[in-house]
Amino acid sequence: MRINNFEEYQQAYKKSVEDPEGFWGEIANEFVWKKPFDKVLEWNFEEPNVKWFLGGKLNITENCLDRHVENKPQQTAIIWEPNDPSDEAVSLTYKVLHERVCRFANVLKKHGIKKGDRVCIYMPMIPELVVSVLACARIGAIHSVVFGGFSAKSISDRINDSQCKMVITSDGAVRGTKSIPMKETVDDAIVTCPSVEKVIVATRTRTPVSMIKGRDYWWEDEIKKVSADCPAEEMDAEDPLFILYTSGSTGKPKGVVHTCGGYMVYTTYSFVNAFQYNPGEVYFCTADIGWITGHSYIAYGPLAAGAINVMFEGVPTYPDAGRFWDIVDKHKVNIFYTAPTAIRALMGNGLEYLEGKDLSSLKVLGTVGEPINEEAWQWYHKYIGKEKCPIVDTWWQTETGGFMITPLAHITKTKPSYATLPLPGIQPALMDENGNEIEGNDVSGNLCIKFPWPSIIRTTWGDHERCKQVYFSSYPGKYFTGDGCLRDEDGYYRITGRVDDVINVSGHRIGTAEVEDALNMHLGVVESAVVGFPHDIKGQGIYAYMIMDKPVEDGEMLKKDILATVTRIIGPIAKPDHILFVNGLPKTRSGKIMRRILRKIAEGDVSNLGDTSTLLDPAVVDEIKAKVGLA
Ligand code: 7RM
Repeated sequence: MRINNFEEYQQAYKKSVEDPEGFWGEIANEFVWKKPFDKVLEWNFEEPNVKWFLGGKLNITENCLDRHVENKPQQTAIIWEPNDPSDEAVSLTYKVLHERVCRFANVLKKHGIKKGDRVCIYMPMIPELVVSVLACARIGAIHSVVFGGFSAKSISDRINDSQCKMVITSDGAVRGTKSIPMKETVDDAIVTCPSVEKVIVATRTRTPVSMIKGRDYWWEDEIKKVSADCPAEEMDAEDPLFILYTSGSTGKPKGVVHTCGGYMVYTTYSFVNAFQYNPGEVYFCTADIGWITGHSYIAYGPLAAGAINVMFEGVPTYPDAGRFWDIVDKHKVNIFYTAPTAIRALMGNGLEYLEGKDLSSLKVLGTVGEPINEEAWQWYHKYIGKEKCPIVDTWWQTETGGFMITPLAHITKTKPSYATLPLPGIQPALMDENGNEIEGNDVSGNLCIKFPWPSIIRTTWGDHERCKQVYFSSYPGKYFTGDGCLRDEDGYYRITGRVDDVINVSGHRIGTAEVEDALNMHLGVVESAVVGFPHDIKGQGIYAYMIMDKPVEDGEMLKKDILATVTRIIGPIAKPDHILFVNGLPKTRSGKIMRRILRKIAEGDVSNLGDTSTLLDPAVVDEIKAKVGLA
């Protein structure tokens, strides 16, 4: 599975296109299967219907745990670095992690969880989170991890969409100087969730929480009552492994479904190759397991590859902006993977936070989540990588399950702001506005993928039609990513950002429609329109234009109230950076909001608003321009 030089990359790529089944079949055979697969691939992008490794039976946790326990039981699987640097880091060997997973899997079983049941996990970055995820996988329960920053309402929407029977949470969480309630938020959420029968609560903060008899159980008590022996459930390659909700341009977040076999093969393959992971190296991904990056490149990929995985509970700026570098120094991290927003934030704090930090263990740097600007790339390369570590700019999505376009560390020549070349098995296509593929180099268009790869989204939970609509109908026969992209004269790819109504705030996807729905729930709001605008640290910020039912008197107070509503409905990550009260919104004669114009105004650039001939009432634009002083 390991590619060792550029020539091997080219050969692998060629084979993956000419003989995809042979290519992936060989790689898949390097894993532990309970029963070998009979057929590698069956697919069409019309329904869509994609199946990998048909007839194969496996359990992903045997690949992430048992096989390493056999070969190297004493190797560290996870180094947990707590929020407070004066608390001790915790190391879990593969043997210990295996035992904890099996024990907790038995707790799940004891509380009635069976194969195929959905379990919601709402937890901070503590070892119990990884244990919960793997324990679900051990018994074939489908986990739905909800990021700890989401509100009670967001949790209950997700729980209800997939009818979770259980929630796993913690009493509280600590992030930086903040103490955050978790169980309390779950309590608020499940008032409206009749499917939830049990709640398991891990202890982290030992803050008081309400425990309901017959429903709520302490993790630490329950694990004492069960054995540490839990045989792995036999799963079909195409049985769902997890659901992860992600925002799109319309409606509520959708539950992206990934399945056991293909996801395992692809996350492992991509992890080993993009980062050129060697046994014994220490890998540190700063993402939260609440996002796909944490699923694929903390929980599953690295563990399946037998890696040493640093898991960090805290934030990059606590106790100061040197925390990541302290962790790199302390645990002698070899591969460091973070988001451009974090790099920009730390860059802004100055170089003094690098003083005295030994970063010489670093060999590879990674980035993900949003386009990385040239300035951040150069800073990362020079000051963190000391000009000797390649920057692996990994472009991928919740729906793709794993890296799609990325350099291979030390193999692919990198280029600032470019994700460079597709991994073997990935066939990108750039599309023009007429739906035709654009051939050749030095071109740009909308990014599609022409052929399935093992960890492609299988469906959106409970609504296959939506999966088809969103991803497979814009360009018939192709998977549409929602991203714009250019291919330069060398055939290198550069992702330019979303072309739909999704805003990327600090690498987090937020749908404009979702934020608008939350804003519209606030008392007195008639209508709102949300757009993204360039933000120095976050990449994009959220700009909201709002029409109120009466003239606004105390604008500042009202804005605070509105932000409180957004926090309540979605979570703090969706709070607009700017709110502008307006009397009208620019609409076409058919009633569509012309977001393009609102984006320009939010950007502070009205020199060229483009074609405004379809505007119903041009005076509306003049009013907004005057309000922001751009007239
Ligand atoms: C992994 C993840 C996906 C969206 C995607 C892009 C953007 C992600 C990069 C990137 C430029 C990158 N999943 N994106 N990685 N843009 N360069 N290396 O982020 O589902 O949360 O977001 O993020 O727009 O469509 S995600």
